[in-house]
Parts: sequence; structure tokens; C-alpha cells
Amino acid sequence: MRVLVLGGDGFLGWPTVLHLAAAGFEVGIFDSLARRDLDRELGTSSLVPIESLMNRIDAWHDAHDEWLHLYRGDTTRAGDLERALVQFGPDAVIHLAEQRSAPYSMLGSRQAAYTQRVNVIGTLNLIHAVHAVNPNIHVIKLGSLGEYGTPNLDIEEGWLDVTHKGRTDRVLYPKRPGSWYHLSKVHDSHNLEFACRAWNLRVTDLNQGVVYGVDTDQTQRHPDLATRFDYDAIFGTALNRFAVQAALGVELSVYGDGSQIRGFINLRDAVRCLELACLNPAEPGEFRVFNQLTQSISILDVAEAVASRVPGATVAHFVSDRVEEMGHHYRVTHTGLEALGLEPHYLTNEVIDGILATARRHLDRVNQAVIYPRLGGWHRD
Ligand code: USQ
Repeated sequence: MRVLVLGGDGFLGWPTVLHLAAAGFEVGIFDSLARRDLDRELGTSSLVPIESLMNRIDAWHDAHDEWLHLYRGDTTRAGDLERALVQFGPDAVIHLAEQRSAPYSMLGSRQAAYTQRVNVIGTLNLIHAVHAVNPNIHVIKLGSLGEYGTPNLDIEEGWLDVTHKGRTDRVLYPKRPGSWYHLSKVHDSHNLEFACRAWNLRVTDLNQGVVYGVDTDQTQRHPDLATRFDYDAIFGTALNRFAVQAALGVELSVYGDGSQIRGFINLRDAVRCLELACLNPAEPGEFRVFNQLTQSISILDVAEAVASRVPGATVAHFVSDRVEEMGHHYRVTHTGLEALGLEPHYLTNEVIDGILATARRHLDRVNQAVIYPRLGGWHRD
């Protein structure tokens, strides 16, 4: 099977490429290197040193005598996508080439517009390219669990059966997200569902939770194959950030009282979910949605679990300008990927210790200035 990974240079994209290549897929990478540009804009960098994309590809070739196909391109340029689809001829495209930070999208009008342009136009271009080149290509699109927000109802996998005034229908699950970034994913979902009805495309939308960890079997094989580890307040995400803060001996930054609950997934499971989606394509015309998480945990519980592994570590509460509820109902259905064969790696002390060990190995690379939020109405409670 031939799979083109859009965003194959990113935090999740690169381990996905390696996981699929190791599993015997023929893999292509399509990337504009935009994530590396954002590092320069924000003055941030990965805690774990990462190689250039060319060096990464060479490192994989040196170890496995196998080339990964590379397409330098930008999803906002329709022609780039069409060319890559024609040249590579994929059976499936995994679309991870989006601006993925909610805090970045909330920095100002430029960043909000950038996020929605790259994400919404990029997906729209992919839809049109697949329609034009080969409508049988399975589109696997990374959505976000945060698209749903925190409704006072159980969250289903994309669709909801509704009975209203005696009539029944199956509707897209109502969305109430909390950032311009999450809204861009909602817009993508609607555009993709329409493409299934209009052009019979086959689409899987994966609503993923917060990913933690930094290692997979393949990234561990050689330092040149490592993926990025973000710990800053814009691109770093909850659990990985807490591990770096604990390793550094600074306060773990819980926003609000920490009672907000999020879905979490180990990086190892995230790449496996993408493989499972490839192996089990959606039907023509089907807009299939899976919720890609393995556990729901409150942010305070996550912080305390990390802090409990480091003597003297302390958790502090920060007032933040995130748009999010505390103390809410949260029960998310996530049976689809398990039914396809996902065997979850749950969050254990051993997993936390592994992330802490990675953080400790590279502590000399930490830029203290980017650990806590620098803009907006943030302050310690
Ligand atoms: N949080 C803290 N302290 C921190 C960082 C985050 O308390 O230092 C809290 C936030 O307030 C939020 C939760 O942790 O309640 C998650 O925030 P996050 O920064 O870890 O993740 P988020 O902004 O939600 O976005 C991340 C990815 C995004 C993905 C999303 C899945 O960057 O691409 O779509 O996780 S989800 O969270 O389910 O929407």
C-alpha cells in the first residue's frame, strides 16, 4: 500500500512515516517545513535535537536501505498537491499538515487567519486534488477531540442520532470548540463530509486528543530519527510540558483549577491508529469518524501524576485566557479504533519516567523564557 503523509516532518508526521515504512508500506512525505519556520518566528525549538528532513531521510536509508519519497510542497498551493498525487499515486493520504497549536491561533488576527487559511484551504485543496486525480484515494484527516468542546452530553464518534418533534435523523455531532485553531478543524470536518456526499470520496476523520510521549520503536533506533519535543507555552502540550517543568525543578503550570478533562493518547498509539485507518479504508461516500484517545484524565491529575515521580516537584495554578470550562461533564465514546485492533499503551509511572528521562537528557537545551506564557492575560494564581 502506498501512503502519502502530508506534514511528514512534524511531531506526529515523522514517527508516522517511520512506523508505516517499518510496517511495509511505501511511504511518501509531503511537507512545506512550515513548522520549522514557526519555531523561528516564536524563538522556540525542540527540546530533543532534530535533524533536517533530508538528513532524517538519509538516516532511514542508511539503516534500512530504503528511500522515503519526498515532495516539498505547500497544501495552500493546489498544484503542489495535485502533482504529488499524480507522481506518487497513493492509495491513502494522511493529512497532518495543519497549524496545530490552539494558543498560536489565539495570539492575534494574523495568527488566527494564518491558522484558518493553512488548515481550511489546505484541506479544501486536498479534497479537490483527490477528486481530480483519483477519487478512490482514502483521505485520512487528523481532526481534534477539542472540536466537540465539553458539552453536557456524552460525546459520540462524529455522529449523533437525534429525535426531534417525533422525527429521527443522524446528524453530525454539534461542535462547540474553544479556539480559532479548533474551529478550523470543525470547518474541515464539514467540508470533508460534504465532499463525501458530493463526490463519493472516502474519508476518515480522526478526532485526536492530547498526544504525550516522544518515542516510538523507530524513532528510538538512532538519534537522527528522533521526532520533535515541544515544551514551550505555545506548541508544548500538557503532559510533555509538565515533564520538562518537573525535570527542571520549576512549578508545573496547571491552568485554572485543573478540573478540565481531556482525552490523552500515547504517541505509540497515535501512529498505530493511523496505520489501522490505512488498513481499513472508509467506503466510497462514507464520512467515518473515530475519536482517537485512550484515556480521559483531568489536567490536575496529569500534573500530579508527573509531580509524584519527582521529589520536591510542585504544581501551581495559573489564571489563563483559554476559553474552556472547569468541572464539566466528560464522557467520550472511543470504540472504533479498538474494534480495528488498537491495543492501548496507557499512562503508567514507567511511561512518565521515560518522558522525564528524555527531558533530563536535554535540559541544557531548555530556554527558560518560553516555559510560561508570555502574552495575554496569564498570571500565576
Ligand atoms: N494546560 C495546562 N497547562 C499547560 C498546558 C496546558 O493546564 O501548561 C491545559 C489547558 O488549559 C487545556 C489542556 O491542558 O485544558 C490541554 O491543553 P494543551 O496545550 O495540552 O493542548 P491543546 O491546546 O488542547 O491542543 C493539543 C494539540 C492540538 C490537538 C489537541 C487535542 O496542540 O493539536 O488538537 O491537543 S484536544 O486537547 O483534545 O483538543
